[in-house]
Amino acid sequence: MAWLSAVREWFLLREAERLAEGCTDDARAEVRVLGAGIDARAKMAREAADEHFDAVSVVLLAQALELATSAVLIGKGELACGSVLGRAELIRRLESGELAELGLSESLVELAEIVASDDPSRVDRLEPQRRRDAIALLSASLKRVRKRYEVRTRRRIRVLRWLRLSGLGLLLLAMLTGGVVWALMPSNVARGKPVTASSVRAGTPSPGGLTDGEVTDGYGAHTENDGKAWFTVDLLVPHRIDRVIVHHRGDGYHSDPLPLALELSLDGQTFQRAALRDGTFTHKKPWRVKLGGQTARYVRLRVDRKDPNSYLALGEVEVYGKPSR
Ligand SMILES: [Ca+2]
Repeated sequence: MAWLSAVREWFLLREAERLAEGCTDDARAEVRVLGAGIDARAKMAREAADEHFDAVSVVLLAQALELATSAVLIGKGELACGSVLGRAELIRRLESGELAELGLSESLVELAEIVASDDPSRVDRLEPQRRRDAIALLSASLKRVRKRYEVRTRRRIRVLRWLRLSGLGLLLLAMLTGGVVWALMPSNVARGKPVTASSVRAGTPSPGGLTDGEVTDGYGAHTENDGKAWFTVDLLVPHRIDRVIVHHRGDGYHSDPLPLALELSLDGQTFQRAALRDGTFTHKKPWRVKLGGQTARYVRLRVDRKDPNSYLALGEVEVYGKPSR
């Protein structure tokens, strides 16, 4: 798979090192000069094509390809520093198959003759589609040839390889650590668990609305004015509880159930108070209670005042913890 090879090369830089290995310092300096010219022409060719100056783009790309082919040959010591392959020579080598290792298309020969014509308007007089085809062919060829010369030293390539591999290692480590942390993070164990209530006001949702995972502008559960209002979430097995988040109803009346007690139990009969809330909270600014790993199966919210008309209506209760062993 081509993309896999490209990724492998990006990290390992084997081909880059091989190219740099066979290059003298003088040749590298020369290739670097040519490389800057190639980059500039390729960039300007893209801009010219964007502006629909296709003929200009073709000429620039053809020049860049000449320079790139020269850079490859200089890097390999097959062309003297300071020389550039002339167009006639480039066409001859393309035709004779001497540049076969660059994997260039044979269509380039025909195109090179057009570009190398003595008539500078030759490219301008091509059909628009022909010019676009020429841009595509030259761009693909240039991309291929640019991979065949190297302007970096071996030392620089090795440092780059080390940096890239280290970065990859750190990324994998971070992902692994993140995955472990995520796996160890307590989840909302109240979600979908059964809820009982001191009473259910007629026409209101069943108490299960308290653990359905939804915090709405209404309420999840609502008791009658029974004077002893409570909701109990049954976690089914004892849990080490890290924290509890209580979202109030979303439609106001936030002071009605205060003070509100949060109580824990292992057997559903005997409850211990874990926290008491006097101040108002809302559905958007919920009551957050840290429990530090206290063990319980039942989590109860109870209106803690003597009032024959008291009732309880809440939006959602979240309990974060892990089953205790
Ligand atoms: Ca809810």
